[in-house]
Amino acid sequence: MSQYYQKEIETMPQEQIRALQSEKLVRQVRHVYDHVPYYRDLMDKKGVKPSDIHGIEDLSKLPFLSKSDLRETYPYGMLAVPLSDCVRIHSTSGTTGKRVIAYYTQHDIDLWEDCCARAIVAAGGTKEDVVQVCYGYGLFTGGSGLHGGSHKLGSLTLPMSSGNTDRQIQFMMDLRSTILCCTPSYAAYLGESLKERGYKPEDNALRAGIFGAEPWTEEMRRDIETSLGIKAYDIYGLTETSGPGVAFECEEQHGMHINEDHFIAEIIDPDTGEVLPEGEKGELVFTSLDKEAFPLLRYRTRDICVLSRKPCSCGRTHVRMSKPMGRSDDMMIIRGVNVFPSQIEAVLLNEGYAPNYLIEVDRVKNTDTLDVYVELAPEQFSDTVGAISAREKALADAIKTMLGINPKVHLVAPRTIARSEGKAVRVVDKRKLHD
Ligand code: DLL
Repeated sequence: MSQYYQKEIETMPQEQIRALQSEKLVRQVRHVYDHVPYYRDLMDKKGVKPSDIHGIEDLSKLPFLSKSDLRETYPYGMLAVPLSDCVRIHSTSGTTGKRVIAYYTQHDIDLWEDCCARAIVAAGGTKEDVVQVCYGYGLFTGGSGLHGGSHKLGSLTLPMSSGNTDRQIQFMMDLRSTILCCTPSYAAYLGESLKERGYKPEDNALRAGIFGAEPWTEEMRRDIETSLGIKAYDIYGLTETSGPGVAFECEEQHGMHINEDHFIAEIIDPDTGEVLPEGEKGELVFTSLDKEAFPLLRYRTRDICVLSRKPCSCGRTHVRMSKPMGRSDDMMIIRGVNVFPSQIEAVLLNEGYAPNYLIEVDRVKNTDTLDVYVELAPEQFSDTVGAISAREKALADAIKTMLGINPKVHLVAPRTIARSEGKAVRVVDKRKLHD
């Protein structure tokens, strides 16, 4: 039997959701137009007024926002309420440019935490659970978001933050944590660390994990589920739309339900901006319907995925998004071929390697090169040199079959590739350094 945190909303018939979204959209467009001069200018340039927006059928009349708009308006330009009404900020990591700062009123925090509570309940969580939150706390939204959701549910919340793996394991074992929240790469590392310390999967009390903030494959899911002895759930979100909990998996695990009472999701062609029909792959765009302080309309996430409105047997009616394959800007073009790191990850795990790898792309004499460094498990490391090069060749062939281009595979000693406590860095594109 499915459990819900806010059953009436989560199982609301789709027509009713549409009506609710329409009503909220009209109000939100007016709010933004009146309080965010930057977006008002964009609307004026497009010749659209709040009075032109009568419901979601008019959504495509509105201009898009992208990360560059948020950078341009840094730090206060997108704020739609007086600063004195805000109670918190969070911020992106700023690895690809200036940081984006997101602002929250108390109302915004409440709704965000509700979304995270929905995600925890969908993963089977109740107030009886011991929720170990090892997403980073601080400017990153992961820690605070899941922490807030767990509090709303009344679960015992362990605010561990990321890192200090010895302490994570000690608390996990001594306090009998039942739900683990962290990035999938850190979950894999915790699984590996438990094994190294002699624990078997059944020794811990964990039942479920809520993992997100970075792309991860089904192969990675199976690896984590086996090493920790849990069921692993996906959770999605981004700082610009409040943080984790925009979408989450239910027990069916056929995509993540998007909290449609708070967000309208669209899929567009990333090149033309054209809205694509349900089922087509494209860039995910969000309009936040309830956020007061930082209410982005038609925000382009750069995440590539597919939406599905097929009924879900969990009873939730909200649209589902597929796992994002990675951001459109994570996609590498290597010798003219589109390559996502997740494709390489899927091959490695299928071939029996652990998810410890690094992809290096370079350009030598005008030709792109693809080097994949993969760690051997300790028992594989004792193989002869001949056996290792045979393994390298087999893995290179498997990657070639998947991508259509030849990589150079380097099998390296156990523990030589850095582990991640937050979002893993899997790709080094040296071409960017030369260009
Ligand atoms: O990563 C928020 C979050 C925290 C989500 C904890 C889930 C759990 P940002 O740092 O702003 O926010 O990064 C957002 O991360 O646009 C996606 O590209 C990626 N991402 C987030 N969740 C997933 C996921 C947080 N489940 C960016 N699968 C997004 C794949 C994800 N990619």
